[in-house]
Amino acid sequence: MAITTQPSKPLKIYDFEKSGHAHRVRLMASLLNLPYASIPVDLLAGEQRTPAYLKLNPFGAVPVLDDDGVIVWDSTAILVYLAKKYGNETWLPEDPQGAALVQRFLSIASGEVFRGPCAARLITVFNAPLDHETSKAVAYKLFDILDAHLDDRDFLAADHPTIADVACYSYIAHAPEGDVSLEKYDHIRHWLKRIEALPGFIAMPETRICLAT
Ligand SMILES: N[C@@H](CCC(=O)N[C@@H](CS)C(=O)NCC(=O)O)C(=O)O
Repeated sequence: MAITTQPSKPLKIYDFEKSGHAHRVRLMASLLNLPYASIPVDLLAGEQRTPAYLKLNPFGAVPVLDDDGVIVWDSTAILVYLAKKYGNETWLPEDPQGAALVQRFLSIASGEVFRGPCAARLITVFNAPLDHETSKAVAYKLFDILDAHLDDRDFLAADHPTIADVACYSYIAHAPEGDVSLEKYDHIRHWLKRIEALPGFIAMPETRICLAT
């Protein structure tokens, strides 16, 4: 997976260490061997709602990418940007069917992954006022489908890793922190290991600490 270009200056990633959305972006930058500086945004102190931060992302969320003045927000949009600008076609295929397969999993990352394992972890780690049983049900339905999907393939959207895998990895790997078990999902666990074996892989720190009330 050769790199076509490198940024003229290190990328800036507005970041929160325990956010899986932010981890996706750090992971992609690292897999592409791109230099980046992580700029911590203290979500627990409300820094994401300051006027200065809202100028970067009007939704007041991490991650935001600043590539020498080019501002991109939304984690899956940032993955598309990085793949197109600094990756090669293997990370985001150009052909209609290949692109559609990747897009399907970017949508799943922003949909079922967000409402399932991500929401369950928001409840157990950050005391988010969401319904745990509902998020666990979404997570297990998603995992039933993904496990069957991965029965005869190594990666989600192609025969090699794409941004689909990067987008879905972080919250699925950390699902147990939200009390969602991966135990019966052998194919998913093997897929996670394959991502973790990629050159440049970086992990998201594990946590079970309740940080907010
Ligand atoms: N669709 C956005 C969602 C990002 C998101 O939800 N970020 C959370 C952290 S995991 C956040 O910054 N929340 C701030 C808040 O809720 O005030 C993306 O993919 O980047």
